[in-house]
Amino acid sequence: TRPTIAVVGATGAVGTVMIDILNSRETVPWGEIRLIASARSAGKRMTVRGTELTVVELTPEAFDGVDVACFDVPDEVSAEWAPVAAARGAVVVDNSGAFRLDPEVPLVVPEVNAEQVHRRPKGIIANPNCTTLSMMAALGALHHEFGLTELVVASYQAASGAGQAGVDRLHAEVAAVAGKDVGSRAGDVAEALAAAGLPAESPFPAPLALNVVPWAGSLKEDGWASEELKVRNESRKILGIPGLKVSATCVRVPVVTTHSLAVHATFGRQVTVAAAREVFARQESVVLRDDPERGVFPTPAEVVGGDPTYVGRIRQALDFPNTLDFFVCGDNLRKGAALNTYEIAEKVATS
Ligand code: 11C
Repeated sequence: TRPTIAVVGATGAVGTVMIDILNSRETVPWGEIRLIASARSAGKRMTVRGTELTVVELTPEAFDGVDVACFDVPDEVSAEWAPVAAARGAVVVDNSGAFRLDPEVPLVVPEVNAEQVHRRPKGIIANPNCTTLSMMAALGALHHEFGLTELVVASYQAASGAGQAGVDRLHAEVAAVAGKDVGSRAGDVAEALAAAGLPAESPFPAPLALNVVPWAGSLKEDGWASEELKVRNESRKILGIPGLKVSATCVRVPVVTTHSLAVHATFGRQVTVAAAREVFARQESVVLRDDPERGVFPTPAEVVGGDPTYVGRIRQALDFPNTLDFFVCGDNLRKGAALNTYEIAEKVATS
């Protein structure tokens, strides 16, 4: 019999993309597809691969007979329920931050460390943070060839990384400033938002419309944002380089979906732009958009909704040996979240 997959958090922002992915695959290895969500969403009907399914409530019994359970829920929900699902016999693929740094939980990007799906003593496999993931297919391929030693990145993160509330806020802010002569003096944008009746409370600590906000996540020690530490810790674990030197600055930009990163990566072996291009050309999930003479480079608006990681602006750093600078874009809800989770689930089911 074919395995059963459950999507936990099926009605949320990432869960909905997971269902899109299930619907758009030509073939899937699954027999039953089960949709699970909180009591609030239970009973809702959703069509998956031509069949109307009823969302069932998150209870221990909901996992009976489930082979692979993909969790697209907040950290605290995963922390409580992933072990329950695992105890009932399901392999959990968890998209939250609850287990990513647990040494007994592999943190998997199939292009980089697919073999680790089998090393899962807790029955849980973690899916990385969307900012880390958006560059990992590209970076992993380069690391494999040239041996990464240092990584400096700045992110340009989309509002949907902060969930539906982030998207709603950005849309409301854009509507509030549209067609008005704002943004040319201090306080201008904030005044326009207040004048339009937007609440001061926002998922972002400053106006996002006509602005950039150098902050993502919560405050950690010494002024670091949680998102910046996730990039550091998760990159080290995925690439298997515990001492990798990493420095990240995470910035929110007024883009709805698709995270971008400016990457400055130093390698142990000699690297050239031509050699990097060859490596990227061999990596199926990386698409090169790199012809600046013709204005060709990746932008979030161009690549949103797609599965690959898009790479461009590849340059040899002028003053740093064995170092490349490049720009990557990846849909934070697809490869950054639902797609990578789904790819892990398929790997578990088919290997
Ligand atoms: C953001 N990357 O863009 C975050 C959201 O660890 O899964 C995802 C947080 C996480 O705000």
